[in-house]
Amino acid sequence: MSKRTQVVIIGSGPSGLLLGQLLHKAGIDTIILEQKSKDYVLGRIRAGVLEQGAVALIEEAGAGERMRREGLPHDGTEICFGGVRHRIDFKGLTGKTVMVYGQTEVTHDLMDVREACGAPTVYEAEDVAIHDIATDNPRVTWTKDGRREEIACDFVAGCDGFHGVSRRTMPADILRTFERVYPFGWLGVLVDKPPVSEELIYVSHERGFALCSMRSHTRSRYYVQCNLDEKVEEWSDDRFWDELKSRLDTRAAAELQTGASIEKSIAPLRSFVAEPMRHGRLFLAGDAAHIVPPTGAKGLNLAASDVAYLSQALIEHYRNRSDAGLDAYSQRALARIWKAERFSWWMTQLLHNFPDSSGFDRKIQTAELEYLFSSKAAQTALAENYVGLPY
Ligand code: FAS
Ligand code: PHB
Repeated sequence: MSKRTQVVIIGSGPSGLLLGQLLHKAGIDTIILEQKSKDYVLGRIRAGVLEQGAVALIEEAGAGERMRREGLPHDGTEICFGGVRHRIDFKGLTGKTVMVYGQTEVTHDLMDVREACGAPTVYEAEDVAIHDIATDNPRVTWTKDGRREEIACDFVAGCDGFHGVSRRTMPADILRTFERVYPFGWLGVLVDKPPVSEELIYVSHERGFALCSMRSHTRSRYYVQCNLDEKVEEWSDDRFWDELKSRLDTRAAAELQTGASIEKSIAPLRSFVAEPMRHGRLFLAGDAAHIVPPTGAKGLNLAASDVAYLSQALIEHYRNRSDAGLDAYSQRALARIWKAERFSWWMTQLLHNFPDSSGFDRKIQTAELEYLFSSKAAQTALAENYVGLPY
């Protein structure tokens, strides 16, 4: 194993893999250190909707061929309230669309192109630790098959998600965090049945939020809002389908094709931002720096814009010997992150049942939805955030 590289990337999720490919294409050497196995990473069911900016980056990384073939372009979405579905016309209102293509597939495609170009990834790298980030000679250590390894580098990209080691390496007196934890979770089910509708359906219902999504014309993804203390074992498939149907409009409930779940999990919802996203030679990207509730389908897409900014800055450092991009990275990324945090928080407030909400809160929620359905300006505001604000 080489004892030196230019950029060490921690984490083989979408952030790390996308950054690795964009740097590789610019001739910059990287190594990715991933704590889990490749199969474990590919086994996680996560995001489903890509903004055009993320699609363009995946194409630029040379991993867009299957996405172009199998991805589903969507011109709009529906919001169901009071048993009535209202369509938000992304294309008509913004001229833009989104691409429905699962994060698992994005990850798989990026892993394939990385392996094809021979760039190194160490899976099951244990005890990754980052050293000397405040100097010009950072290094990273880890354990693999019981052996301690070390590599020197110019920069470390912390792409290791919310529970990773990178954010924890930032000096506590420098790091500021902002957080809101929501009093409910999402119970998600993956099923090999055709989707109930051509487009996604976001549901606001007195029993709780629900979402009808998909991965292809034959594989669907459904969610229902659930209490934080619920266990996935308490939810049989039948109980899940009955609960979902009780929240859908009459037509969707009648047309829903149910079946045996091939994945079932509960995800907590939180809004979280860590500032700054850089200290010395360490740069945070993706979930390592921020989390959004999935209501606005922003998580994966924010990881993409972080990686766009960071890859441009690193390429500028090596190609033009300029650190202007690196010095501006945190502020530039945070400007877009906070707008997506706002939108994701707003969509979550709009569509979920909050256990402690007052009668006034529920009246405001109803007024917000009725205003949305009656105002082209309000629908345009939702649409321009959902398809993705400019990079
Ligand atoms: P990831 O968390 O994807 O990847 C980080 C990688 O780093 C992981 O492979 C991890 O194993 C590795 N790692 C962690 N610690 C390490 C260490 N110490 N050493 C080495 N490696 C380490 N977003 C949406 O847009 N829509 C959704 O529906 C949606 N659903 C989600 C459901 C769940 C349960 C979760 C947790 C997230 C969901 N997200 C969703 C957000 C999700 O898609 C993230 O935004 C996306 O995975 C971000 O990618 P990364 O930044 O690469 O982080
Ligand atoms: C998904 O398909 O998993 C999905 C889609 C849109 C969201 C959240 C999740 O807002």
